Amino acid sequence: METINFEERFQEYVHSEQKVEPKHWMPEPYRKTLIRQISQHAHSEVVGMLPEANWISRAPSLRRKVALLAKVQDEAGHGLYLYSAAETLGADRADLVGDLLSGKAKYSSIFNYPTRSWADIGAIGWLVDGAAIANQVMLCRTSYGPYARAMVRICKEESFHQRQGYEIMLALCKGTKEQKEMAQDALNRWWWPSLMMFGPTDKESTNSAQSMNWKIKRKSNDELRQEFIDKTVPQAEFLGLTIPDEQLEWDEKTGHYRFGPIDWEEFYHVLKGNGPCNKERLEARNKAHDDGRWVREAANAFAKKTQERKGEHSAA
Ligand code: FAQ
Repeated sequence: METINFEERFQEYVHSEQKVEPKHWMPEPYRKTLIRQISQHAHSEVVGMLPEANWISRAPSLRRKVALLAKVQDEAGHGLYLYSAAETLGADRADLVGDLLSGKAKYSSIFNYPTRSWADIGAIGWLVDGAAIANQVMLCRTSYGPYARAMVRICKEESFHQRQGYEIMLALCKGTKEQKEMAQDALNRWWWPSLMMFGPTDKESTNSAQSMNWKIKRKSNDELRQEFIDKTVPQAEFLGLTIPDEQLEWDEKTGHYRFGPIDWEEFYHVLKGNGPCNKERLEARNKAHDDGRWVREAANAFAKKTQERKGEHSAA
């Protein structure tokens, strides 16, 4: 009798570019990898609201306030789609959120940096959303169906976010000398942390090889980082700003920019919880969770009551 090798079948299936759906058989490590990546991604969206929310009440005009408010709400929505995608893999949302609140789960290093001026809101939209799009466009083709479909919508919204950020930078760069200096200062502070968003180098990336083989990731961390740099340098030139990297140089032969060394010590320092705002971010999330307890309790009580009423009706 022929024995079926499920792992081999699965591998052939993803390599034939078909999507894996929640009820399909999948190797346990594939499921675990996805829960890890999708939940970290969801946490990043949720924590990612904090640095920008800090500027909603101080936005310089009503138009800027409305756009920023909409952007921050979008990030909350992204977090919710992503937690739902993780639930399709059998994860419990309360456990995932619990791991974020206790500090056990990771979220993107970038959100542990402070937003010191209005120009930081421009820099986040331009660079952080720009880096997020570079990474997430490839995820629209990831092998797990619910994650890929969530990413299509998320990328459309991120693209609006990137433009609103760039437009803020453009206005500042066309403004007074002080405004342009603010924009340059924001670029100086956000450039290197944005490059770190793509994760460690391919050599140091522990998950990449397996994730690429399962077609969860379609491009490596270094490939995506390079794409981002190649796309962003001309945008900085258009703004009249200088990328804070003395070794940045166009390489005619490769058709890519060469860039200076990334401070990986800083990256791992932030990952270990010691970045400038790690403590503050977790405190803010825990406070929001505690403050929202009554809403969860009320929603549960309402759901229970509705269920009981339905039971009474069907018994009558
Ligand atoms: N920060 O082996 P790899 C956004 C961890 S969303 C913290 O390369 P992998 C929208 C990694 O988890 C931004 N941790 O790992 C927005 C792993 O740890 P583990 C988030 C990082 O998974 C904009 C270890 O290092 N985007 O910005 C980071 O194959 C504006 C080894 O790394 C996503 O999550 C980091 N930067 O590749 C919101 C996209 N990099 O779990 C508000 C989906 C790596 O083994 C405002 N995620 N680590 O202990 C991915 O594409 C991948 O997970 C990578 C990492 C590329 C982030």
